[in-house]
Amino acid sequence: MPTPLEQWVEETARLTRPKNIHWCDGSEEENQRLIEGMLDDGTLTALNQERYPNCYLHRSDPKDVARTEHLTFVCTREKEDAGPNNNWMAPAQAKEKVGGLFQGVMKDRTLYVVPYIMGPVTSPYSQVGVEITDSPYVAASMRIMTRMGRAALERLGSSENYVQGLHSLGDLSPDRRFIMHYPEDRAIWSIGSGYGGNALLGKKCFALRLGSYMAREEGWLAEHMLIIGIEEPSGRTTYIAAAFPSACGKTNLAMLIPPESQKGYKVWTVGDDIAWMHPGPDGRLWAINPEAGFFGVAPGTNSHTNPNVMATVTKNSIFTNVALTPDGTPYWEGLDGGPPAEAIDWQGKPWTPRSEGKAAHPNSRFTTPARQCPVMSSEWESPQGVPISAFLFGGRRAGLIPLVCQSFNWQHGVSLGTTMASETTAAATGKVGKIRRDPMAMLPFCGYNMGDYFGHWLNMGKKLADPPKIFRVNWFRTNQEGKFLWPGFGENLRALRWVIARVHGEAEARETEIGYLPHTNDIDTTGIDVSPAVLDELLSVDRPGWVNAAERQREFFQQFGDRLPRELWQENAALDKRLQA
Ligand code: OXD
Ligand code: MN
Repeated sequence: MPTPLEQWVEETARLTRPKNIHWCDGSEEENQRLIEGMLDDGTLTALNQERYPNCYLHRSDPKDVARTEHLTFVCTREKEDAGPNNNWMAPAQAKEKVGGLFQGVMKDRTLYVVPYIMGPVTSPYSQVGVEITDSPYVAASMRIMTRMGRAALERLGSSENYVQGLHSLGDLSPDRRFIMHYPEDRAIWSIGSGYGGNALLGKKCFALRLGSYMAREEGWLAEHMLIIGIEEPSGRTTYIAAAFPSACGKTNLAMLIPPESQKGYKVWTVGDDIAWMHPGPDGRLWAINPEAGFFGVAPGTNSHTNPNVMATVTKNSIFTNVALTPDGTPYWEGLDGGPPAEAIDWQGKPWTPRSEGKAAHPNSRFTTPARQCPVMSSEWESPQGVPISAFLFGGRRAGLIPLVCQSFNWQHGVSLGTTMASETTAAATGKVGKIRRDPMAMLPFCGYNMGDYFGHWLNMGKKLADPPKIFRVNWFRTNQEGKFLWPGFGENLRALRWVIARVHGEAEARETEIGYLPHTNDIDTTGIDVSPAVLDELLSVDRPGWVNAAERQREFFQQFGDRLPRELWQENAALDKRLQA
């Protein structure tokens, strides 16, 4: 009797007509064979194997370099269930339209069956997915980003309890590109793109879009959050989960190195992009990182902004759309040492510092194993996860949002998350630098109606005896000349120290219209170039700005109609009232 998985593989092969079928076991030999095949056909270029052992460069199609949100759909039976935050197509229509594109698409290609686990192998919170793909780049990348191969098949056994992901490169044309989610069937269909966020189906598609849907049904949270443990000189470690939109520095914050002046502090990485969090028997929220690797943004990464990730990517990593130096090493804008005299750019063309375009694509990436990171927490694969004491909601905002601010309570904290906005980045196609609303940094990733999602957040707070405290942060405030007011990076620990002290009831705060703010002397500025006046500005409440923001919140909330929880209208009215007082 074939297992449900074997049956699905057979069915898919009948639809897509591959030349071969290969079941991935995740072994080193298999990986080397995949890589050799890709070196032979030009999908990969070997980097300098002495300096970057087992590292490779992949150049994607130039029109396939970021997530394509306008081609991403949530296909629930009822349109309302996908909500105004998602593109929607009826499941039957989606299956007909996209099913047509899958017909015979793997002719002359190998069909890879990629079984994987999201989460530590033995965690009760982990889940199995299987991706069928015709891209060996996807198979090799899934081996870095997830627990891929035999362990997943063993965990699945003959069960049908897995997320089905069908992926094909198709012809890579954006005209025939679709990323379809069927949350009611726990299935994903993606065609026409090899880009990580569209093609490595365990990440955004499963761990966030389907994950968020499952989390609501089952009473947990799947969030676009990094997870860190901050160890103080006393030895106490406090775990924090933080939501920032794509390309706003989550990977850097996840691996923060305390500056010289912050002696005795250590930051331990649990995850850099996604958190799955379940209520524990102690009434706290426990988080696992469902991923096994980092899919980080290369430009701007260097030994000042993130020395730990620089150490991580020196072996067993795949770089995508970075430039190549004559020494066979990767280069991107902002890398230590400045630009090389000459290089090959991300599209494979000769480049010099005088060339017009960038050497690396602004959304060029690395895929690298988490276990290689020098500051991985000893708890990062703990089956029960780590207990979260604080949530941070952040974003890239030149004005308005203070350096750090604590919510009055859970409900107010949820409202701070729902009213997040940030400047757009190169992680998705479209204009860069435009302010857009991005509640909980989940706008592109919430697999159902966000009105219901906000309601789920409010409910979770009611269920937890000891919920995380909620904070809003902003490292990106600028002055009139556009210069950053706060040094950022490692120095962000100074703001996090206040967060930790608040969590443990060890710091004062002043109550303002927008929440609890630190007194200026609660933030240690010794040794950094932040004057008392600048710190004042970073911790001030821009009243007219907030009156306007409250108005913008109402416009935003309106679109969710009666799916928007009334508690959020109450919070909006209360903010208005405090500002008018
Ligand atoms: C990512 C993203 O790749 O958020 O993590 O786009
Ligand atoms: Mn992300």
